[in-house]
Amino acid sequence: MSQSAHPPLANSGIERKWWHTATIYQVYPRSFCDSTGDGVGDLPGIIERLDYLQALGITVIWLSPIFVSPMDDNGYDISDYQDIAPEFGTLADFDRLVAEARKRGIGILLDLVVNHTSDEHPWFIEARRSKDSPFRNYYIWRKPDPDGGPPNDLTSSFGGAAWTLEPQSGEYYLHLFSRRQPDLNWENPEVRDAIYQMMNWWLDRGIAGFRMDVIDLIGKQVDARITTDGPHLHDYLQEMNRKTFGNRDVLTVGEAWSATPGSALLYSGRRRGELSMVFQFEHVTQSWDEVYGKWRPKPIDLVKLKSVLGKWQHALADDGWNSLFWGNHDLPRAVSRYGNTSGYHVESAKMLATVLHLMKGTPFIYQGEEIGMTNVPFTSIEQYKDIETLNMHRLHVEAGRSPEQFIHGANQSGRDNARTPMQWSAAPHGGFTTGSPWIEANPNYPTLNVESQVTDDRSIWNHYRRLIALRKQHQVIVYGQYQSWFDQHPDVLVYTRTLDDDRLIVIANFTSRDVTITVPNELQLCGSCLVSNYPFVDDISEELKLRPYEAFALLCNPAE
Ligand code: TEU
Repeated sequence: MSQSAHPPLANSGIERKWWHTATIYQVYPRSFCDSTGDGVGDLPGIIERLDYLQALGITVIWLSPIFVSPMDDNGYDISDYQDIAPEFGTLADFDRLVAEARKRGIGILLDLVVNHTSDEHPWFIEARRSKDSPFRNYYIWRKPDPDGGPPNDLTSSFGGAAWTLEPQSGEYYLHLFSRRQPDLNWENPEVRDAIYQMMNWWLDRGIAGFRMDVIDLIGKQVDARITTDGPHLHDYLQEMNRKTFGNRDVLTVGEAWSATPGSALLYSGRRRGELSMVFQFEHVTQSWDEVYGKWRPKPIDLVKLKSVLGKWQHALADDGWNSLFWGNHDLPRAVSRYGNTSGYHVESAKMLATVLHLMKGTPFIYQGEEIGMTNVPFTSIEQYKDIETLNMHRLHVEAGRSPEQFIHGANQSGRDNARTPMQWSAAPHGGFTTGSPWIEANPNYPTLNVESQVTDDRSIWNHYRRLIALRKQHQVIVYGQYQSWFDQHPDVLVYTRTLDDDRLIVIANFTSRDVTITVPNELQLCGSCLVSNYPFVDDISEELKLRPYEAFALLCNPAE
C-alpha cells in the first residue's frame, strides 16, 4: 500500500503519493456486518468481509468512528478516544483488523472527531463540575446574555440553539451539533496536545491515516460568530501535521463543508504542511433548496453540476488534490440522488461510477454504493434512527408543518438512507445480522445484494471492480489533465484527460432518453473502449447516439 518512493512526474509539479492511485471504501461499522447477532455491525464482521473488499480492489478502508461512545450521534460523540466501543469489539479486534487488512494490501483510516467530544467524556464530566476545574477550559463556556438567554444566536446543525445552560455554574457551553456533543476549545494548547498524543498513539498502531470530522470548525471564534475558517484554523492544522502525521507516509482527508477552491489549496497545497485533501460539498449543496436546504432538494441541473465538478478539477489541477465522492454516511444514496432507480438502476449506477472514477482525485466509495444500494422508503418517523432527522422532525411538527411532507424530504435526504444494513444476500435482513437489526433493512435486499452481483459479470459491482483496476493501470486516469466538453449541454457530460500521448475520453448520458450529440473534430473520438455500461458499438461517428444513461471511456493515443 505504501509505495511512496516514486520519482516526481516530469510534466507536472505534483509529487507522486501512494494515495493518488488509491480507491477508498467507507465502512459505517454499525451497518456493515454483524458477527454476534446483536443487530449492530462490529469489527470482527468487517474482518470477515476483508476478502470481499480485496476482491473489489480497494486500497483503504475509512472506518466511521469505532470509539467508546454513548452513540447519541452513532459514534460521532466520543467518550474515550483510546478504546473501542464494546458493541464494535475490542482493541485486540482492531489490531487484528489492521493486520488482516495489511495482509491484503489494505490500510485503515480512522475517523478523527475532535471538534467536539461526547458529554460523557471524562474531560467534559470534569469541566462541568466547577468553574475552577482544570478541564473547564477544554470546552467553550460563556455567561448568559444580559436578559439571561444564550450568549448569542449561533445554532446547532441538528436544530435549535448551539448553547446549553449548565445550571450549576449558570454558564452556557457551546455545541455546534447535539447538546451531547460539547465543542472542544482549540485555543487551549493543552487540548491540542492531548489530541496530538492520542493521534500518535493510533498512528503507532499502524493506521493509514485519518478522516477529520468537520475540521473547518476547529478555528472558530464564537464571540465574533465565526464558526468555519477561523483565523487560526490553518495554524492548528500545520501544528497538528508537525506534531503527528507530518513525517509519516499517511493519508489525511478533512471534512470541510465550507471549502472553496481557494481554501482547498490552503488545506492540501503541497507546500502547506497540512492535509492530503479535503472533502468539499459544492456539488452536493448546489442542488439544495435556498430555504429548506437538503430537506427539499431540487432536481439535478446537469449544466450546474458539471460546472461545479469542472471548477474543482481545474482549481486543484496543479497543486492540492481532489477527493471524489457521490455519497457518504450523511448523504442520500448516489443512484437515488443522481441516477434513476425506476427503469435504469444498473445503467445509471454504472454511469455515475464511470464519471466519478475517471476524474482526477482520490475516489471514495460509500458501502453499498458498489451494488447500487438505494434510498429507503420508510413511511413513519419511528423507522428513522438518526438524531438529525428526529430533531428536525420534532421542530417541523412543532412549527405546525405537515409530518407527511417531512417524511417525503427525509426519504430523499435523511441520513438514514445511507445507514440501512449492508445488503449481503437474500437472507433475512440482507444477511447483515442473524438477530434484529438496529435499523430496518431496505426492503429491496432480496433482489439487490452482494451475493447476486459478484458472480454476474454485468453487475454494478463488477463495473466498480473494473474502474478501480483501471486507475491502477493507467497513469492518465491518475494524473491526466482534465478538460470538459459540451459544458452547456443539458443531458450529456463529456471530459477528456490527457497525459503525454495518452488521451482518455469519457462520455455519459445523464437521462433516460436516447441523446444524439454531434462530436466536434477537435474531440478526435478514437481509441479503444476501456469501460462501458452497454455492449459497446464500435462505429463511433460524428453523430453519436447515446442510449439511456450510457457511459463509456475511450483511451487513445492520437500520436500513434
Ligand atoms: O458531519 C458534519 C455535518 O455538518 C453533517 O451533520 C451534515 O452537515 C449534515 O448531515 C447535513 O445536513 C460530520 C459527520 O459526518 C456527521 O455524521 C456527524 O453527525 C457530524 O459531523 C458531527 O460529528
